[in-house]
Amino acid sequence: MATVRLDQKARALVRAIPDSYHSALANFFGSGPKDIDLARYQHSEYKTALEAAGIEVVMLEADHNHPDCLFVEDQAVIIDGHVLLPVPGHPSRVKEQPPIADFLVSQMGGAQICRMSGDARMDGGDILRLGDIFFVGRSTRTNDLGIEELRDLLSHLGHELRVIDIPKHALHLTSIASTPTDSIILAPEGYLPKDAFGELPEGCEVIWMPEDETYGCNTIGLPGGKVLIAKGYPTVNKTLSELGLETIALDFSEIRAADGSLTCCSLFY
Ligand code: CIR
Repeated sequence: MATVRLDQKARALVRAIPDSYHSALANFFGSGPKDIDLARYQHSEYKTALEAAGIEVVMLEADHNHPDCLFVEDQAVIIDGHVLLPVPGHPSRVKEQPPIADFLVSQMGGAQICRMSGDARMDGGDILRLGDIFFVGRSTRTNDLGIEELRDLLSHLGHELRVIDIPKHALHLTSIASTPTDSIILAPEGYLPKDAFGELPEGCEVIWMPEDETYGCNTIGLPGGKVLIAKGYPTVNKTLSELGLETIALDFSEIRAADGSLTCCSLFY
């Protein structure tokens, strides 16, 4: 998940892969998962990698009626201990949310919980945080009404929001960009204009990756200079390593097959 700073990453929620995973939505990176056992193995390696980096991870049970339920990032937006429960942008994913919301309410005592309503739509995967600046993708999943609800929460918290139009050939903002540290945005050539993120604070930069490493631009920065990356993206690996980060590469092929990236599979709370 991409809405917390590095120092806010201590506990993460993940959700098990359902028996129905072969029916997950797949229109961008993938053409549909084929091997659920392999997907489960890759998902367990992901959980192990988070734990090895010192994160306390809780795994929610799968919901076999919802093939996309492992992609918990889309179901809640957690910012500085506040939770926005969006109305997910794809109708088939709306009912994944209640157990995730119940879990967060039970764990985050005193958190302010806001629920999106009406025609507002948003997937958490459209939100990216760089320090105290937030970016939101206007996409097939996230509409202007959803963006205004997010803006209300962020202005209450004193944070800035910048809107980025997501091209039709991408699912979410986090499908094509991530913040491996609190001062770097990684994004691929060929999707966004070079000024898409606007002027950044001193010391922050966008690092552009080759278009054929688009999937690799989704990373998870972790405390202690570690960063989870997808296996098979050499420029991403080299770039982050040269910045002094310790990259941990995970084979995510069967998650990618359902358009899922590393950040999609966890919520830091
Ligand atoms: C979907 O289309 O909703 C899922 N198959 C993939 C969701 C990926 N989530 C994300 O990028 N945050």
